[in-house]
Order: sequence, then structure tokens, then C-alpha cells
Amino acid sequence: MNGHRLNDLEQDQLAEQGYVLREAVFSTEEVACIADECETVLARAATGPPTRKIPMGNYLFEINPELVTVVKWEPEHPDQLQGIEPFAHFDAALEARGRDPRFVDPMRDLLGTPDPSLFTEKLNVKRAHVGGAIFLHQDRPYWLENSENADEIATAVLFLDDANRVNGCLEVVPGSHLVPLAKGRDVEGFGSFEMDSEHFDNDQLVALEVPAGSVVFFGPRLVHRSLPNTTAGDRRTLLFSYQPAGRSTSSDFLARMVDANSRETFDR
Ligand SMILES: O=C(O)CCC(=O)C(=O)O
Repeated sequence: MNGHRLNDLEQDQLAEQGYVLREAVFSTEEVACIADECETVLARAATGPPTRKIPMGNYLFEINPELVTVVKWEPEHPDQLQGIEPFAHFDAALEARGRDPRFVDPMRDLLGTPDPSLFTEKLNVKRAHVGGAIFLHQDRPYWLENSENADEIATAVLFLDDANRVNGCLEVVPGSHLVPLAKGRDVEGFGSFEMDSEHFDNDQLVALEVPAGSVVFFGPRLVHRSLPNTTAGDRRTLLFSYQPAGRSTSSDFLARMVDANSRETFDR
């Protein structure tokens, strides 16, 4: 029994294109239930005692030191939530979702490990009319400093809403995992993890217009982005990133950072 492992065609796609897309992985009912769990965790984290909103590259982060998580706000609309990461360490329902074989089985093939385990979890809510861009990037640079091996982390993105060009669907560059690592923006710090879109051939991007319930799987070097949501409905994604079991998670790294700083560091 092969469960949800990648078939031969998908293995070839992964090798050549750097990603695998599956539609109808989760039913409409399941997606509605998962989306509710996501909204609950986001509301819980965002209603903690307010702390400072810190610009990080093109993003705006707020650390919730009690829950050990990062709440993300839309930089152009700082009162609008953009998402949260990580949350499995304090939300049992979503932690269990991360153990679903529909995510984990394909990860056995992406990572070449029998026991993929969560490294980090992210929710992007891209709200109606105000949801901004996720800028062109590879995941690897973001993980270099907060993981044990950034090359052995792969991500599954579950689409919680139908995604298309106008609401900011995911766009990927097929084959970009095979070329030398892309250069980051020529700035200091977190912003340097973003790629320089001005000096990139954006025509290579392929828009993944998919129905809710679809999942795309990819490794740490695939170049991708998503544009703003200009529609009247939200475009939400739930991202689970995996690594071989037994390694530190992003919440372990974040907990160390929170411990190393006094509470006042985060206060407004
Ligand atoms: O949700 C999206 O559109 C983009 C996901 C992504 O690339 C990220 O959050 O790093």
C-alpha cells in the first residue's frame, strides 16, 4: 500500500519542475473546518497583549512572547492581519492536521526520509482588497538561520480558498530549484532574503490557479511569490514545512530568541 506517496509521474515532475500539484486533496467540508481552525488560531494570537510591530524586509511582524509566535500584519494596512507562524506548538488541532498522511506521505519522497516531522507552520490570510504581496523568494535563506539543515526542509501549501491571478494565487518558477541559488535584494538583514524582482525574468513565473482543497509540494529552492488580492473575498493558504524527525523546530528557535530578550524588547 503506497498511501499518498508520489507516483512515478509526480516524481518526474518534482525532479524536473521542482514542485508537485494535487487537486481535490481535501474535501470542501474538510477545508471549511480547517479554515475555521486557522481563523481561531489567528484570532487567539492576535488578541494577546499588543507588542511592537517590527518592519522585517517588506513585512511587518509582531512577536507574541506568551505564545511564542509571530503575528504578521499587512505593511500597507497595519491594522489588517496577514498571517501567523508558527502555531503547532500551542494548537493541538492544527498540529494534528500536520500529521495527516496527505501531507506527510508525499514529504517522505520530497525529503527522502521515512519520518517527516513539522519544522514550521504558517497561515497566510491575504484578506479581501487589502491582502498584499508575498515577494519573490526561495525559502532556503529564511531557514538558514533558524533550522538545523535548510536544504532538508520541504513545504506543502494547502489552498483554503479558490486561488487565481486576481486574488493573488501562488506563482512558481518551474525548474528554478536546479539553477544556482538566486541573489537576494541588495539590502541589510531580513530584506536580503527576498529576491530582486527588478532583475529577474518574471515571465518565467507560472500562476497556480487552483480550487480550494488543492495542495502544492516543493523544496527550499523553488522560486515563488504571490501578488496582492484585489478581490472581495479572502485568499488563504495553510503551509506546513517538514524536515527529518528529531530536529529543532522554528518554535524552538523562536523560544530561544524570546528567552534571550527581556519582555520590554517586544513592548510597544
Ligand atoms: O501564501 C502565499 O501566497 C505565499 C506563500 C509563501 O510563499 C510564503 O508564505 O512563503
